Amino acid sequence: AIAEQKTTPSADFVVVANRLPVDLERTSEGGQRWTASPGGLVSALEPFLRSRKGAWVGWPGVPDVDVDEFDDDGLVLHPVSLSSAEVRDYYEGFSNATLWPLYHDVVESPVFDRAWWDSYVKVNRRFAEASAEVAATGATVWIQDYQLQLVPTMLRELRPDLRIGFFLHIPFPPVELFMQLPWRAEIVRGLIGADLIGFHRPGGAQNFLWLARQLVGLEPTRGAVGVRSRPGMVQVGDRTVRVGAFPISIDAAGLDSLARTKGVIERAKEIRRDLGNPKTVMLGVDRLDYTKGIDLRLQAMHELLHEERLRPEDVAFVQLATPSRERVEHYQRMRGEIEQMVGRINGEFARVGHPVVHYLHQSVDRTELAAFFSAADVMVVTPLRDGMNLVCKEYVACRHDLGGALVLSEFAGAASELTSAFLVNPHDLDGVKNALEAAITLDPAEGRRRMRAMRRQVLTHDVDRWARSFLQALGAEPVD
Ligand code: GDG
Repeated sequence: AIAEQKTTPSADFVVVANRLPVDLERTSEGGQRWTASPGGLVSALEPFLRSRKGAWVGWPGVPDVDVDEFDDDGLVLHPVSLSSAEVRDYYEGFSNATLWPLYHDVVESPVFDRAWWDSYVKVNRRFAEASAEVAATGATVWIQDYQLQLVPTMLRELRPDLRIGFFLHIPFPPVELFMQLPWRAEIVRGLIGADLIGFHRPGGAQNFLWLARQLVGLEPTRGAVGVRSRPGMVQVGDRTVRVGAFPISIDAAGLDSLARTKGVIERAKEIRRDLGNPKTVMLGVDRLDYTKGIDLRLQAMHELLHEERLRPEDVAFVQLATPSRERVEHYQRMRGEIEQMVGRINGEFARVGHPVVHYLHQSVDRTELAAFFSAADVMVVTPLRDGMNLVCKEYVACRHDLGGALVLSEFAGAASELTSAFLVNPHDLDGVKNALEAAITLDPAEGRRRMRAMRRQVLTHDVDRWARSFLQALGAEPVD
């Protein structure tokens, strides 16, 4: 395959992800332009990418376009094209209607479709070939997430000289659930081509090691995997594959400074004013996804209002639900249900000009988001399962005033770091209601104590530390 390469492989550090860090957009005049889609991953890896000869391999976000590799301010962007059928089968199908629900504790039923699997294999091979094309001899390649689990082994076969890392951003499921997958052994074999396989939590690493033994007949180490240290190990021929836990985080210092700017502070006041200066502003910020438990927090609110434990005039609940995966059927159904619940709560408890739930199916910019975080007395994060959840860490990073309270699901990866939150089992509706009530009536001194503890954790364990600890374990970065 490398015989066909179009460009000279030249990058010393390559990130491979489903999406490029920029999106191609079609303009209304029929042209196209690139827009930045800066996420945590981009800002975390930027220093590494820019200080070396870095490249990013990914899909530009629009089907059926062929774009040449280009240079974006010293970073090589290498687009991988997908046809409309591949977007349907590999992306919306296998990635988002098979793997996503399967890896999130089957909270929706995963669909097992053989044509989707075939497309997943084919597209993974294309990503592997593209990566082989751009990586220089001996380069480090870091593959991201569940859409690309076959790339490590495919790439190793093409380029045994490379140092290959893989990180999974979503939970790695309990083995009993993973075993449902008709292509379970293929996935494990696909990942094992990496030198380091990273998960958010030690449990995910341990599940993977068990499967490597059961499904592929390998003999992994049996000791407990630690956070950032003591990875598990498994011998594959003459290679030692490491399997570890690396909890991801955010650009905490950046968000902390943003939240201290006059613009954000003023805007936060304005938001509270626009909401009618209620006693308590509550906030949810999520991609509109069935794993996030938006429905059950609305249900909890509804019951609290109904039981008169909460007075409608005292509270405004803002739910910011960013549009997501709108062509996948699970998502269409869930959106309808959530919007119906918002309508029901406001129908019963709003007064003219004063809705109780303010539902925004929109995305806002980072500054506006920081203002929402700063304005909220109670942040409600109740996923049924979440690999990490960055939103709760962002809320904490914005609260330099030590104000606010966090209600957080035990089933988010972040729960093991943010132990001073009001932790809830999202399946226990009474428990969620009690936690919301406790957060609403929190004594300010106690609230400051909790927030200070959470800020210490988030500000010291930021995304830069995450990237460095992963790359050090991969041997791609000197240990400090
Ligand atoms: C996956 C895993 C894991 C949301 N709405 C707006 C907006 N956002 C930003 C948030 C946050 C990000 O999107 C969402 O990250 P999460 O971690 O909460 O959730 P997923 O998208 O499901 O991410 C997750 C993560 O990968 C990283 O490994 O933590 O568990 O599921 O940064 O702030 N940002 C802006 N406007 C919005 O309207 N600007």
